[in-house]
Amino acid sequence: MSQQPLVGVVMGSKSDYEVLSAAVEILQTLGIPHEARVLSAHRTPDQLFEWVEEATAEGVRVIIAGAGGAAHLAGVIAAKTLVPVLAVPIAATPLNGLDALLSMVQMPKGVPVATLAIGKPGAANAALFAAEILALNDKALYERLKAWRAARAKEVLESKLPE
Ligand code: RP5
Repeated sequence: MSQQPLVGVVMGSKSDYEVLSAAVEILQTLGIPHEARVLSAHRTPDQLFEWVEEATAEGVRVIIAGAGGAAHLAGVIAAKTLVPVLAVPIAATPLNGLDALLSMVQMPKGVPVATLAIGKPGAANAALFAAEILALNDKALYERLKAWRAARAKEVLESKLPE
């Protein structure tokens, strides 16, 4: 998107994009300017910190962070900013995302991250949660979000089961 990003989507590895794309799709659907980056807390810590500082200074208001394994990406980002950080645990090891979930959800008191479900449902919900935060001060986005929710309800009500 060419507009100034309001949401930053960060992932620890390119391999995480398969999951985080579910967040990007929702942000696109709702017309929320965003930026997606691959930055790792343990492989590129300096560049991660630089990005957090620049992105938040330039207007990013919510950060979605997805990572697998000993997932510290969200917590490390939260340590560097007061912008809300939404964490998406990714199944990247034989522990199927439980490792990342526990790592993200068990942030010590004082530096919060809001942790969503493991995998694509969590990624999609992170984008919706980001939209809800931004919609508090954006009436047009609030209306788009309301219409999106209503469309999902309509889908359910119009479901046809096999005879
Ligand atoms: C984590 O390790 C990443 O977030 C990813 O989920 C996992 C595996 O990364 P790659 O080895 O595929 O780059 O840091």
